Amino acid sequence: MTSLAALKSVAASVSERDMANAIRALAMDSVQKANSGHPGMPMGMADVATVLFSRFINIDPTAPDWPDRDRFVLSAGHGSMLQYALHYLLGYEDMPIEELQRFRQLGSRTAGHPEHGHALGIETTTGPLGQGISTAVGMALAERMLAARHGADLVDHYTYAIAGDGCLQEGISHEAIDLAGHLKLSRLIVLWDDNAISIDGPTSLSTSMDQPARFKAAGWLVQLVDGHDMEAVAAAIEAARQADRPSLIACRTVIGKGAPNLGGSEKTHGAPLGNAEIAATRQNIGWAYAPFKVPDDILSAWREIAGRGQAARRAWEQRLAASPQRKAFERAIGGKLPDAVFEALGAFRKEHVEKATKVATRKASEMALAAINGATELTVGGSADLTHSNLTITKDMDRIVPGDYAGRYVHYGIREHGMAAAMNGIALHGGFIPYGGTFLCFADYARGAMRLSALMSQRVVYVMTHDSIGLGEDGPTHQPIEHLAMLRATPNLNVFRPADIIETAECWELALKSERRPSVLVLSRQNLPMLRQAHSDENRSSRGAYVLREPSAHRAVTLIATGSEVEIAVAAAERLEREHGIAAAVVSMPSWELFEEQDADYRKSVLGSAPRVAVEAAARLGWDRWIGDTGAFVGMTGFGASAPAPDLYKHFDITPEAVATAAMKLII
Ligand SMILES: Cc1ncc(C[n+]2csc(CCOP(=O)(O)OP(=O)(O)O)c2C)c(N)n1
Ligand SMILES: [Mg+2]
Repeated sequence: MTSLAALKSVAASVSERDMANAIRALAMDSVQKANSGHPGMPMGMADVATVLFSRFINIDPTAPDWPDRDRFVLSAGHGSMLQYALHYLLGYEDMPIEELQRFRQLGSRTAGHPEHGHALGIETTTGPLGQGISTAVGMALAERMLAARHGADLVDHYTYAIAGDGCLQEGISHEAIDLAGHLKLSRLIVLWDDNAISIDGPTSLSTSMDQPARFKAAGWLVQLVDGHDMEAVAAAIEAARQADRPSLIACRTVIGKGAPNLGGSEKTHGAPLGNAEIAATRQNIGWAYAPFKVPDDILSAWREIAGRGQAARRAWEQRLAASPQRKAFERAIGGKLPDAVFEALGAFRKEHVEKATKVATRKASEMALAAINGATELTVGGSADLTHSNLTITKDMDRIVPGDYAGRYVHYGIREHGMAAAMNGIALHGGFIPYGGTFLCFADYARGAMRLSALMSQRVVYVMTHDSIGLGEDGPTHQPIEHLAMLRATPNLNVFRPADIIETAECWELALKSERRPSVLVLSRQNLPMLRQAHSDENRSSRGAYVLREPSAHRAVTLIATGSEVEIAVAAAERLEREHGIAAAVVSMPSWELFEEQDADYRKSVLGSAPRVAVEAAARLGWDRWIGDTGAFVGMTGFGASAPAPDLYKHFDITPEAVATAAMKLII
């Protein structure tokens, strides 16, 4: 063990046990004061976390975003007090003791679960179990990809995640560990809080899973240790760091360790221990200090750890300064797209207005991506096993394969949720802009992680094709109905449903420029005509909606549509004018969110004061906002069916005739 002893940087007078007890005390005191929270997990994992931080992790609280830092993910996010205690002890400037005293209160940095962006050093938002470990997979992948591009001198770090029984029970963990094992993400180390307790009681109530066997089957190195034996934990982490594949360290722990009466019980999972048990715990662990008081020698032992990270950071900065890779590395980490991308998209739009290119918007997306990927290396594509349906791969995109991360296309496998979480991890890690495809209907499967993309303001682009009954024969299992409403209801998410090749390129541009917001590109399987009259330098989709077709006379009706139904609205408008002399304007509305952000005058000029008919081959929910009390909606009222797309549009009465009839009913 001499090498491990050499790694120790703590003052000899303070034991790691004392350092761990500081976490225990802070966790139980904060939860008690808040009268809410989860003391059991931080107390149970205090020893593991202490070893991890005191001997291994390289982070610098004075430079929390230093690119080559190790990443720490608290996947068992309910144990947030573990993270906050660590941050206080390590000396993050935004985590003074007062923040721990305001645990879970409005406006504090110590939110119920760790939230990225809420306090320094929180690498990802956790709490929805399973997300952290799956996001960590993306981080570990991004690390390898960045290292392949810029070398080990600049990129050489680990991703450590603490996961509980809950994280491992969640289905997403299966997707994530399979992907990580397959890709041999050797810099990923998961520490499992193997306490065999969850909320309802012992995990034996609901699982007989042999977790070590499961991880082994997915290609992981698995080690089993007593999570309170610090030397054993350290040896396991050291071995994991040397492994050629991802590692699971099953740390057998006692939940609420230290609490003499409640330790080992689910009662410590999510409730304060109570004053009597806290006093007994202080006695039991020999912690004679007042609530929220950490003695100076123990605090300085913790602060020394930060010193080690700071030294590592400084050495890295010198390597960066001297590196021929410096500019390229800084460009990647900065995430700023070159102007060439937007120039290429501008030229693309001009070309295809002139050619009046008629393609499915999924195809248009592929064509736009060819222009984008040709002009930047930042984008990393992928699909959940639907590459040739989503059309997400472009020429010269090499694949990422196990052990070789120089490529820029990820075969995520049939793992929509895992893909979305991994993309969050890639975006959070920095250096890349991830996009990934699946069918829109399976947004449901990816939903948990998509919600976190939005909550964390990450630039993740979801390419979701086969966006309506227009996909045809695959039938109602594959035909999204309620999905647009669900996505549009999600705060801070761009939902783009472009109508043609031009809007598709515009929406791609908007998605890439949305540095603080994820986007969903909702794309058709079927071909759609180019609808623009003329090229404009202006990105017309940027205002969310615009008048695509002005009527020849004063507007009698406004037809509003998105995506594949804009073509139908245009045909309806022509019919209304030709056959009935009714002047109909057509509004294309590729993005509700961006339209909502426009000023009232612009919105009024687009929507007009005439009666409105909306047409979208999806659920009505939400459309009343745009059509008002007196408007009409042409769309779906139930699930779709299996048939060729043109038959389905007729069957469900989403046709120019139906739209024209609805309009006439409003007018007459
Ligand atoms: C997706 C999801 N489902 C349910 C919950 C509610 N929940 C929070 S913690 C927990 C039990 C977790 O058990 P474990 O990971 O073993 O934590 P421990 O009790 O050991 O601290 C549950 C069900 C959640 N946070 N996320
Ligand atoms: Mg547990």
